[in-house]
Amino acid sequence: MILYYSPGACSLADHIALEESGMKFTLAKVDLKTHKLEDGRSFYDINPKGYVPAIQFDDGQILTENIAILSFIADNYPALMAPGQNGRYRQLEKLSFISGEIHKAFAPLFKPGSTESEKAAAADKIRKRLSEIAAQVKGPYLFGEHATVADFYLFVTLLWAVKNGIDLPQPLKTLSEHVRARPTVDVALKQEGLA
Ligand SMILES: N[C@@H](CCC(=O)N[C@@H](CS)C(=O)NCC(=O)O)C(=O)O
Repeated sequence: MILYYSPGACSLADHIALEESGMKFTLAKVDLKTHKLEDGRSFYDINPKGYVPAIQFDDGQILTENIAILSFIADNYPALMAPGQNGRYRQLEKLSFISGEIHKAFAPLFKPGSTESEKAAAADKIRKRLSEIAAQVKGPYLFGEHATVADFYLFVTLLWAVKNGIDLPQPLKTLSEHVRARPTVDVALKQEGLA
C-alpha cells in the first residue's frame, strides 16, 4: 500500500494510524503547490481531486477522503475503533465533525489572500468547534482510555490551531499531549521531516 501525503497536512492522521496498525505501506510525498510527486509525476493522475490523503492498494485501486481511509484502517485494526455497540457510528460521527466542522474551518487561515477579518472569523469558528468537541472528550482520548483514528485526525487539526495562535481548551491540550507521546507519532513526524 502507498500513502500519498504532504508533511503536516491532514494526511498525517492517516500516516499515524497506518503506523499504529502495523500494516505494510510506503510513503509518497506530494508537493501541494505543484501537485507533483518527487519523481516528477503529476499527482492529478493518481487523485484527480489533487488533494491528500490518498492510499493506493497493491492492486492499484485508489481510496481518497480522510473519513474513508481512517475508517478502512480502523476496520482492519479494530484497536483503533471506538468501543461499544455503536462504536463505529460514534467514530464516524466524530470523524465527520472533525472533517466538516473543524478541518474545513481552517480554510481561510491556509488560503493566500484571505483578509485579516476573514482569518479572525475563521479563528473564532475554530475556537467554538474546539470547545464543542472538548466538552465531549471522555479523557484522555476522545472515547476514553484508548486512542482511535479520530484522535489522530483531531490531533493534526490541534497542531494547526496552535501554529495559528489558537489556545486549546484543557481537555484538548491533554489529548494532544497523549497522542504526541505515542511512539508511532514520533515515527510519523520524523518521516515527514517534522521532528
Ligand atoms: N475532503 C478531503 C480534503 C483533504 C484536504 O483538504 N487536503 C488538503 C491537505 S490537509 C490538500 O491536499 N490540499 C491541497 C489541494 O486541495 O490542492 C478529505 O477529507 O480527505
